[in-house]
Amino acid sequence: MTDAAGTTEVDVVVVGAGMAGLYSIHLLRELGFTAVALEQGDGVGGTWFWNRYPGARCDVPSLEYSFGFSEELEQEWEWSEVFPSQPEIERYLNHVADRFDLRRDIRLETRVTAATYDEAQHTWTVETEPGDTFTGRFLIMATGCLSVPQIPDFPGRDTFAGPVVFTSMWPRDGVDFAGKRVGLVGTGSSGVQSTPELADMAEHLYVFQRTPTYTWPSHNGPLPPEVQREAKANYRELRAGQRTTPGGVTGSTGAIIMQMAEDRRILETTEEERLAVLDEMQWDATRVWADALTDPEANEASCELYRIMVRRTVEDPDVAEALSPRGFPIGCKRPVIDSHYFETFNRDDVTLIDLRKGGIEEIDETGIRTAQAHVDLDVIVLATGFDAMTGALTRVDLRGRDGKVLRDVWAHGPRAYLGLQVAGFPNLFVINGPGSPSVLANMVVCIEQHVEWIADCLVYMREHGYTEVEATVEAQDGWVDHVNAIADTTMMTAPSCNSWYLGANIPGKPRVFLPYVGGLHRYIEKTDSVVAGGYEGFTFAGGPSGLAPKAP
Ligand code: NA7
Repeated sequence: MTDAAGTTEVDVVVVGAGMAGLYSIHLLRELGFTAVALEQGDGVGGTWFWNRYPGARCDVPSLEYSFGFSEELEQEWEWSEVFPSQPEIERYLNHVADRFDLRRDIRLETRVTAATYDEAQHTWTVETEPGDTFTGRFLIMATGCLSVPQIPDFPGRDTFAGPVVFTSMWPRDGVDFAGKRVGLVGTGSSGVQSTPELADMAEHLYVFQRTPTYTWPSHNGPLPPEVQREAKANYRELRAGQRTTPGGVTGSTGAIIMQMAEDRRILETTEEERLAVLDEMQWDATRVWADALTDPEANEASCELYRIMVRRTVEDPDVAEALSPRGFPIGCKRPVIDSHYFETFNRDDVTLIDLRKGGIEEIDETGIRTAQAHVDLDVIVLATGFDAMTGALTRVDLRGRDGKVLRDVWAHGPRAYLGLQVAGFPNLFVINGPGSPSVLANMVVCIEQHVEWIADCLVYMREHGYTEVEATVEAQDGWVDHVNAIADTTMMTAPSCNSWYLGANIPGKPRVFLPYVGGLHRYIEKTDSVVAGGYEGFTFAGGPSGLAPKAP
């Protein structure tokens, strides 16, 4: 409902129309709430709308990286590959938007700039860039964990004569690389995935690498029809199974991302035995060791196996050495999956620029100048990452109780109860917020679990006439301590680890481990037990007006 002043009033304002936003408005609508999703892009799909660079692919098998809330949807959609590509996921999410008639509750090209909580009315007022205002009892930030690009401050970037494109904001109409000298900066997941594709398209590809990456062959391929049939016949079991695993993936659909034989310990093997495992399992042999998860010495032994594989794959010994990760453990950063990444460096038309021998000094009209040399280029591709997990929340001027701004409250690192709510910010929910499994698990399963938990909470409030819900400081402190304590037992917080999980890729960002590493299954046990205990750690209050009752 929009009033004469142009303010639209709904029960729930959802920010974002990626997977989380789409499912939120669908479920809330089903439950009789009014909701609107505000999306800054001019299409739906979130991550899969923006990251349309060549080679973009999900690292979770398609049959598992899909919604489980509709049996009809599960049965009618056909996936073509074991791991889904960006175009296929984007098509799927557009199909979801159409199939459930979601577009009528989505405002595209509407960037949320500010949101303010009204302590008297128990409502949020949301301001947007086109100037439209929305009010809602609840605000759901479905803004994604990797949605705010990290834009390095290279001097002279604007002087470059050719196009400068970001993998995270890839032009819809693509980029013409034919006959071009292309400079790719960044060798995280986006850089690694795009390297072989850019090499195929460009006249010459220069890969600017600051830190070598641990990446593993994806084993992607066409999805065998019998695997798809089998999954469709057993989808309920598969979905239930996902929620009992740490990563939200059963691995039952023909592709296992991570092999982990819990009884296999690298420090208990001889050199010959390790090499025999390497011969047999190739790259996968570098991450099957249970002791490598927690013991730095065991981890370093796995890293050495990894470097042997790099040397076996990359023909030029100097290039192999430059591509070999050293000095930080396997498992500290997000594992990358690739298709022929290392082999690409055997091509004559691909050059690795090792920035550890001299970093980027500036971009000028004709290319990139490093401390080593000037590289003449026609196109620059930046695959330089994201302000992960908190960036999309701190960029909005979110004002809670007493006018406090979330950005300031989180100045020393984010604090949230279960990653769902922040003390001092009543009626604000975050999907996949800091302190939830999120990026460490299958995002679709995490999203469905969060959306359903929030929707259940809203129904509970409606049934009890509550108009305000807020996490307590004590519960939040307890959860944050727990999240940190578990993270400290893993390689992910090793002093040598500088990952976006720790915010280490953003200059000045506090070094805090952002996701919950205890496993999705344990997290679900916790969130379920919070509800069973009468929403332990949350306080509820009544208000001047209740939510509209469910429509008959
Ligand atoms: P990542 O994984 O954060 O990778 C960013 C890459 O960009 C990484 O290699 C960085 O090197 C490099 N980078 C960043 N800033 C610079 C500067 N100033 N100079 C040179 N190189 C730089 O982002 P992705 O988009 O690849 O992947 C993000 C996630 O998306 C991924 O983990 C999956 O979950 C999906 P560094 O390592 O910091 O030395």
